[in-house]
Amino acid sequence: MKKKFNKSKVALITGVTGQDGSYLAQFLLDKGYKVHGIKRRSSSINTDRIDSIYQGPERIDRRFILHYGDLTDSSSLNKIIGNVKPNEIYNLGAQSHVGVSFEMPLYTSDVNALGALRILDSIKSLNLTKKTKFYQASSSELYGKTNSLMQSEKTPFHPFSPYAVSKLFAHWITINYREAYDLFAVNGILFNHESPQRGETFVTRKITMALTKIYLGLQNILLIGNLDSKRDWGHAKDYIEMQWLMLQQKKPIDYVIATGIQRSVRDFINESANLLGMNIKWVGKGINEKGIYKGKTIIKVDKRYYRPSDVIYLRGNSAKARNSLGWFPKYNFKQLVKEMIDSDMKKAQLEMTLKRNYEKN
Ligand code: NAP
Ligand code: F7E
Repeated sequence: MKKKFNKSKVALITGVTGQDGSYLAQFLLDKGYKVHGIKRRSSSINTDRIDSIYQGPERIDRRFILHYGDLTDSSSLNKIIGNVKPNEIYNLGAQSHVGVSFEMPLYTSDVNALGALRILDSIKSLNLTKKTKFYQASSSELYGKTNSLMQSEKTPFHPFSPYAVSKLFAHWITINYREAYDLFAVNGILFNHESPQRGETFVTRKITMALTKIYLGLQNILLIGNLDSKRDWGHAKDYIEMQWLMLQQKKPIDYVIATGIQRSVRDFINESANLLGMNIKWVGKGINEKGIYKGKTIIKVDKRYYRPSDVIYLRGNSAKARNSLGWFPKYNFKQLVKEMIDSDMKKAQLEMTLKRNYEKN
């Protein structure tokens, strides 16, 4: 049955091909929005996460429309925003990898910091400040080298990477446009959130992909960085709902979104391994630490994955969002890890079948 199409709501998502963008696009379509997404040009296909939407009825109904654009390119942004005149813009596009930001600090700043400003300024120049609401994907990385045991909206920021510094600019320029031009613009300070759609080089996905492949004999070893780093990991599906909710409020207010529960990278590996029935024995310390399974080293610390300055402790206090917006995460840590392991196991099994068929022929 066709869903009712709410003609009055038009959303524009930057980063629509990413983890959050793909979930948010489906979420908004389910709410009856018309959704425009910005994708950047790449030589290989980068739309895997949204192909199922793009090939579905939403595209035929013209409810899901993609535009080529780039956060480094004001002209593309002005043209798209001017044509679409959205009610809501979700700025999720970013060079979002903290480790990579040390290798590409200028590019990261251009996309993340100036990209947010380019959109805000486009809204202002096009006289859309009364029509268009703006959501900025702010980050717990702003707390960085924190002394606080639980970080809330009141905790001072100490960004600890070029990524975090670029996001700090985006955070404050969003507040500045809100205060200077009365724009409905908010920051969602989101703690780490993961899913089967998580990028493959973030630590959680790297772990679930590697362990499922090791289990099936498709990979021998997982090389990893700082095992003691601690994060507050939630599920992306719970978090994208909040991005939308923040734009439905009477007043533009910034919120922290987090589970309040903290685990280490080692905990994430142990939970994943337990689900696979693999009992890992840890030996050694620091750079010499190893994970042994059935007498074989299957996990090894590799200092190539260490960062020049690493955020080692994050745990969010989202009491304000819980009290004002009535938000509680639906997924817990175990459910999150299980969903990721199950999904990567299916992919690994498919890879194994293809490999066997290839070897037979
Ligand atoms: P992601 O999977 O890495 O997606 C990033 C998106 O940005 C992709 O669609 C990517 O396009 C696009 N992009 C990159 N450079 C671009 C450019 N120059 N112009 C236009 N688009 C560009 O990130 P995510 O996990 O969904 O996170 C969404 C946002 O929330 C990001 O801004 C991230 O920094 C922020 N954030 C994430 C978390 C988290 O735990 N996931 C927590 C706090 C904040 P391609 O597909 O072509 O690469
Ligand atoms: O690292 C450590 C690493 O890359 C988590 C982004 O979405 O969340 C994400 O940033 C921790 C770090 O995520 C490896 O040193 C160990 O301490 O998965 P990550 P992140 O840096 O927390 C925030 C909230 C964002 O805003 C970002 O956009 O794990 N770690 N070994 C490793 N990390 C990676 N990537 N790879 C390793 O092998």
